[in-house]
Amino acid sequence: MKIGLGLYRHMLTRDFYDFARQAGCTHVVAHLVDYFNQGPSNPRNNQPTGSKYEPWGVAGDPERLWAVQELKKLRAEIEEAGLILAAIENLDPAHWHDILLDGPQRAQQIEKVKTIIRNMGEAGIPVLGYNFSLAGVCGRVTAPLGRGGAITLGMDGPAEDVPIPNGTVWNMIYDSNAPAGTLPTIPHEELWRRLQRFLEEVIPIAEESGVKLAAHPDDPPMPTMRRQPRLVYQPHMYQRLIDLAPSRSNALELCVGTLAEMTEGDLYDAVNRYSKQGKIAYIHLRNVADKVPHYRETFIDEGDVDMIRILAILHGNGFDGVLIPDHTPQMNCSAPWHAGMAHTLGFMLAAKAVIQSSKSCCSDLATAHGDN
Ligand SMILES: [Mn+2]
Repeated sequence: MKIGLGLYRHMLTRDFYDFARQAGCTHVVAHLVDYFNQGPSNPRNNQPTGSKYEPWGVAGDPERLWAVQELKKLRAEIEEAGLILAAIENLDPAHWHDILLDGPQRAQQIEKVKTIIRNMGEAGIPVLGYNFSLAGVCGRVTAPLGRGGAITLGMDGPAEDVPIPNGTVWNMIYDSNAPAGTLPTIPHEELWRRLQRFLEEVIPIAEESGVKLAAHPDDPPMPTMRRQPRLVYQPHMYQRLIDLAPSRSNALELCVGTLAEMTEGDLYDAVNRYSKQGKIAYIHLRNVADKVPHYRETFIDEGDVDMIRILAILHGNGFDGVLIPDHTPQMNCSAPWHAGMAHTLGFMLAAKAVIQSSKSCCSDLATAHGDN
């Protein structure tokens, strides 16, 4: 397994690459969507937060696709700093809102996504993370509820009260001039139908291009948020997504924190099941306390998840992909994001060393609770 760092768009600079190297990373996952654009409730020194009913920010330019030159330049800059670009994480709502919404521009946007995938293939970037969600990462609250009073995120109950306004999807505004009104509620099966059409159209292009699509589960994993269904909100639903499109290019961006927030199933069984199938493209590592609709994100070394056990299961199943820290609580200092990431990466490096240092130790750790 390899250790990487996820960098938001404004962090795609030499300073942040050097920070990643200094903290022990070999890989980078890059976000090209600027979640923080014009988002008053979304400070840039944290993960994208928004507020319970306020979006992250304004989506990008619908006509400006990520071009081969731009992607090659990004890859070259990251390699120049001694790192490997493992993935691009997330599509811009500006490029695929009508794929999610089944809107009038759907056909053109499918072509845009195909172009982006082809461009990534040409630039030698092997994975595109995505999150097929209408409400997106939303409905959370920020409060000083972490260890030592750290500012952290979580849920204080369901977020159904306020429906999604027109012109917003995936918790970003893609049309500031949309007519007043809100999105009509759709059934859960309709969301699956939209995903299936999407995969049927883009997976062949991904295969041709040597790119894997990697699906993030719904965070927070509620059956519905803001009166819209969520796609993958229990661990077993990932299997449905895998089975929809049997292909090497149909893969998972497995988020341990999100799986831990789910109310059914067993986290360790899920990690075992999906890593055994070789379906995990890369991993988000995060710890949490409790489950939806009342949970909070914690530091990596506390919370409900036994991280050593997770890494031992992955190692036992031969997972050789990249793990990145997901989010961490804010640490009280002048660089809260850096401090949280450095703390998490230090833990991950130590855990990896423990697991790789002894075969018997690893199998004990993974099988102690009945896994294998
Ligand atoms: Mn995640």
